[in-house]
Amino acid sequence: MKDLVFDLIKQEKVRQSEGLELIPSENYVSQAVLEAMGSILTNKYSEGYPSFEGIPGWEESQIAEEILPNYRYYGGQVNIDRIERLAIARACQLFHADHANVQPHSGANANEAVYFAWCNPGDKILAMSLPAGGHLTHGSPVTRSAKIYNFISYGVAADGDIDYAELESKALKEQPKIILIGYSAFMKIPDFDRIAKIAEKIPDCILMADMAHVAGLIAGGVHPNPLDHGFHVMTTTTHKTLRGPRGGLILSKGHVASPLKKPEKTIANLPILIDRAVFPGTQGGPLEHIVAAKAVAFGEALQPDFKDYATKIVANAKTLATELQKHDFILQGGGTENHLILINVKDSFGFDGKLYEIALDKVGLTLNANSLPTDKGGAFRPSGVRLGTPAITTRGFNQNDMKTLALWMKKVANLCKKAYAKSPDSPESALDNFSDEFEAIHEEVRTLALKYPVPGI
Ligand code: DSN
Repeated sequence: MKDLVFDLIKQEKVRQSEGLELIPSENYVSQAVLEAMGSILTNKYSEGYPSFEGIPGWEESQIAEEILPNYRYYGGQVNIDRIERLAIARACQLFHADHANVQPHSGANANEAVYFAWCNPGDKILAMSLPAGGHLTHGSPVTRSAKIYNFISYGVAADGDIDYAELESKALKEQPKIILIGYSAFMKIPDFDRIAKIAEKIPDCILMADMAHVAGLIAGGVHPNPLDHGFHVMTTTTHKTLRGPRGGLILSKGHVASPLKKPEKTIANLPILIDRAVFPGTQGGPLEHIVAAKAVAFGEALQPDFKDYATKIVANAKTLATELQKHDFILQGGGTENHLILINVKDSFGFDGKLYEIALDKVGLTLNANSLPTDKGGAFRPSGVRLGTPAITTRGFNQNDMKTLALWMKKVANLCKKAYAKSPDSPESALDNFSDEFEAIHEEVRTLALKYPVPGI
């Protein structure tokens, strides 16, 4: 008997094909990545790590052929070791790292492991605040790490860029153990050199970049790589612009050696400290089907056409931003330098971001309501929406299509305005008065979307 789940997966395939994914942290993976994720590697336990001993330069062919000693706690690792070594070697090549830990189950786990590797309870970590565009795992009081470590936050200036003066003065005053640059709603390119200079003045402070959103842009060479600019550690998810399976990754500079030896806390030892912090520090068995899919995705990102993809993501985002501005949308930071756009819906049209998110869903355009740095609306009724171009660029959408997209978004904004004027207390239900208008736009979205198939469907 077929499980009901498969019917629901079928329905999700229709939703993904007929609609457009504009959430900037989402993407469509390749058939090859899907196949690795759905493989029999899920059957295997493999706590511990493969060894790199005896592999000069970590050449791929040698990694794939040789059976080496390992640091595993279960037998039967002959293939798993070679797959994980490939994932590690490709990640290091892609991001110019000395070491990669490919086992974190998510970006949150990756961040937690780095804090655990370098800090003691109560140590200070300086990171961007959540309202300014930072991430939940960078010290939001509701998280476990915020109860263990002492997070201090910096924000953004009026122009939407990092408030470097605030960052510097807080860093010098608080002497944090980690300065963390990372975000999930920030449209500028950080000045990594400037931040590295600040950190030089603070003893035992490491520089950590959470590049989950822009990792694919870094891999594609259209965004600076913090590891090339004095940063010691970079964490990322593997499923956003990087277009791999859902998961996490930690990259670092430093000396690579057996994770079995208990290392001293030095910057050179970061790779070993991180390995021990992931396993056994914060995780058990790695998901080797996901590790395999990461290896496949890193292999894809190493191909020359990935540079083209990354270039197009940014070009599409910039064009979309310009087109939206032509239609009276006010954008946080005045536009974008990456893949991400944050619209100030409240100031643009008078209603909030949640109403706009709900209305756009009705026409098959998926994005998320998002707080603005100065927001008073709270997490459930924020004033903005966040969107981005990684997924639609994967499908092949071009700069011309961005004009069409901006026009649909303006039409939906106009309908929201009418619904809000009709019923300011419950504008969501007033949207139902315009079902025909929504369906007409939805039909246009569906027609264009179906011209650009979703990989793997
Ligand atoms: N949830 C991710 C995002 O959408 O940015 C971050 O973890």
